[in-house]
Parts: sequence; C-alpha cells; structure tokens
Amino acid sequence: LSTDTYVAVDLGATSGRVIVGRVSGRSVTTDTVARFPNEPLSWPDGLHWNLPAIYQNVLDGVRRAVRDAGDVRGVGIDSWGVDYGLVGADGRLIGLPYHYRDARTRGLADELDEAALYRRTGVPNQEINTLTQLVAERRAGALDPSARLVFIADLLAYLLTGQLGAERTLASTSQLFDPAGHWSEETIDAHGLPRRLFPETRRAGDVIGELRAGLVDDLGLRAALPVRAVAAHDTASAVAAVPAAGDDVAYISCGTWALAGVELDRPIRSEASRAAGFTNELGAAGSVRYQKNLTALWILSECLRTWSRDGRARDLPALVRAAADVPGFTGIVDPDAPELARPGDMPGKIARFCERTGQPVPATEAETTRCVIDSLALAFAHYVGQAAHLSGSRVDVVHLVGGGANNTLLCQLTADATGLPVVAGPVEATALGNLLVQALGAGTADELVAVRAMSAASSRTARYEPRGSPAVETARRRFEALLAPAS
Ligand code: LFR
Repeated sequence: LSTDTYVAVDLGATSGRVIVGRVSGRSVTTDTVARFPNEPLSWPDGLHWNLPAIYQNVLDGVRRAVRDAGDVRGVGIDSWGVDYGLVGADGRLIGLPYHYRDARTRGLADELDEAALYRRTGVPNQEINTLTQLVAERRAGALDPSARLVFIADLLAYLLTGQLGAERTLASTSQLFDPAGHWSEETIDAHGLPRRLFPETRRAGDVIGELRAGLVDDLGLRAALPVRAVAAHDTASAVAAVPAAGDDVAYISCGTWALAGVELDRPIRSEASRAAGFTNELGAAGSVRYQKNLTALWILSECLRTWSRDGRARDLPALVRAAADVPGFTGIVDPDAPELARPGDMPGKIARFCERTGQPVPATEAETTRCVIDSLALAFAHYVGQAAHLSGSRVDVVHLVGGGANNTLLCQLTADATGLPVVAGPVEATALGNLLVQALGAGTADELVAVRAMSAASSRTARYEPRGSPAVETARRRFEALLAPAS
C-alpha cells in the first residue's frame, strides 16, 4: 500500500497546531510539528484575534512540516466557527477579525426573530453567531459594502493561496446558511446585509488552490503544494473522525467548547428543537450535526487564569486529581449560563451562581473544579438525551473526542450521568479528521465510513462503563430544575 503525507493546520480558540499525517489505505500516523498559543488582543475597539501571529505560526509550522516530511500532497486548514475577516474589493484584509467573545454583540441576539431564523437556518440565536456580529457592525456603520466575508480557516487559506471562498461546514455555523446547502438569502436580506458579502461556497475535498508563488520559495518547497478544503469547521473535522463502528452513537467533541449531539441525514427545525437550543450544522460529507453548543473547558481555563494571578501557576491535571477526592454533585452550574461565556473572575461567577440558586458554594479550588466537571457531565447527559429524543435516534454509546478525553474524571462522570458507556478519544480527533478528509479528496481513502475505520485503527481510546447510583439520579434531576425557565 502506498503512503501519502498530508499536513493539518488546526486552529483552536486557545491554541493552534500543525500536524503531519502519513496516511496508508488503512490507518494514519501523526506527528505534531508545531503547537502555539492563540491569544486574543484586547484592542482599543474591542477583542480581536491576533491574525498576523496566527499566520506567522502557521507558516513556521508548515515550513517545519515540509522540511521533516518531504513530499507533501496537501495542506488542510480547520478552525473554530462563526468568526470571520473582511476582505475589501482590492483584496486586502480590512482590520483584524473580531473575537466572538467581544462585547459588541451583548444582548443583541435577543432582538433577532429566533423563530424565523431557526426555520431558515436551523441555528438558534447566540451572541457569538456570525449574524449577530454582522448586525452589530452594520448598526455601527462599520460594514464596508464592497467587502467579502471570509471565515477564519478560509481566511488563512486565502492568505496562502489568494483564493477566496466559504467552506460549507464553516458557513453552517453562521446563522446565515440554510443547512439544505446554500446561503439563506432571505436571512441576508432581512438583516440589511449585502448579498455580495457572502462568497461562493466550497465543499470538503475540493482543492482550494496552490500555495502562492511568493511562499513556495519562502517555505523551501521543491514543487507546488495544494491547499485542500477539509471540513473546515473544527467540530466537523472532529466528528468525521469519531471512531464509531455503528450508527447508534452520540458524540461529544469537548475542548474550549463542547458540542454534544448526533449525526443526522436532515435538519430538525421544530419549535421543540429550537427551544432546546440545538443547532443543525453540516458534517464533512453533507450530514447534519444536530448538537448543542456548550461552554466547556474554557470555564476551567478561566478559573486557572484567575487563580494564577497570585503568581503561582496552577496545573490542570493536578486540580482534576484533587477534584476527584472532594465530594461530588454538591453545587452545580449550567455551563450554558451567559455569564460563564464571558471572560473574568470565573470562580466568583461560579460561586454566585450556586449562591443565587440556593446550593452549597464551592470554597476551595478543588471544589470549584469539581463543580465544573460535575456540571459538564450532567449537561452532557441532558443534551445527549435530548438529541436522541428530539431526533428519534437510538443511542447505545457516547464517543467523547478532543482534549476532554484526557480528563478521566469527566469521562467517568459522563458515563455515570448518561447511563451509557463512554468511549474516550482520540484527543486529536480534529487533526485526524482534517488529514483523513484530505486523503479522501485526494483518493488515498475512499469513503467517509473508511475515514471512521481508519481513525479507529489509528487511535487509542479508553472505555468507561456507567456506575449507576442514586446520587447521580438526584443530581440529574437537580440539573434539569436549573434549566427550567424561572416562573
Ligand atoms: C469549537 C467551535 C464550536 C463553535 C465555537 C465557536 O471549537 O468551533 O463548534 O460553536 O467553537 O466558534
């Protein structure tokens, strides 16, 4: 069997990495050649992404990848969703892309007609949505009418190749796209946005273009290097690499965010689905990722950031070990609470949430960590249950992929709370999905089911069996009560 080499660039909201993958017909071996932090810039006009730093780190990583790997058949780029840069009529980038946590959208999502938007796009109102951000910019008079919108992974591809486009899995995170497969022109028009803002869409597997001439030398390349469209939304890449053998599975892609749901053939745009907050985003091969987006490990990284202000760095694995030794299911929070999606004093916000809802307030760092992990496990159980119920899907096993798969306490508690076995891993599902979808497009792999099998053959997973207990049942009921609308 021949082996082909691909490079995955995976851009997450807190860090990026460049990974070399050697793909044979049956499996893939990976080698991480670069890892870099992605730190937002608090600029005078708001919170932005440091795009020049990201670009530089991507180039350095690709240079190292090409130097180590030699003959590379393609580079694929994936990123978090919703955010974008604006490219002017002259082809130049206008300003720095905003961060989805920037405050300019505060409260704005509540003003939009969610019922109509959900019918058209399958995406509920969220402050982070591309639509909310564009409405804020239009109202501020900041939207150049000749600009084109380019999502983050597509923007890096544009800087590398000069080719502009919108990959469909990313477009499906915007609340401006119909999951049937096209931009929602009614939504665009209804919000006073120019249609020309939205570039042609592209599909995972397409070749975007070759690295522009100026970079070929700079990177020391001997031959042209194609940049390939992957499922450019990081979660879509991760879901493509869920190492599941059958259909009756739910997935949880857990990193900064957690996305919990099931894959479907078609979107669900019912009122019940909207009320439960489910999004219908697209998967690598046109499937629908029917999922709930939740703030996840970011809550813990924000806690660490606050605690470390005393000058003593904290270590997450040590805190998780300490959390395993304190009593569980005391104070719990709703990870989806709006205040937990915003930066700053996270331990204080958690304490106030518990106080306000009449629960024991976590006092120590270990107790706060435990509260977050318990709450995530309960939220996962709730939304996996809802996804199955609302879509009429059967779920026998939960696959937990991404960085959260390293958190053994979270994995075990998720098994306990769902009452289902949890298969944890691969941690680098996103990069695997990126590499394997490139291989699929280039003909090294032949179908998406093969991608799943190759991911399973190439990654280490751990299985957690549920341990039934009355304490978990009570906690589940307490979690549901937290979500019930205040009367
Ligand atoms: C995960 C992710 C989520 C999206 C959030 C913001 O990294 O892409 O799917 O809801 O980031 O874009």
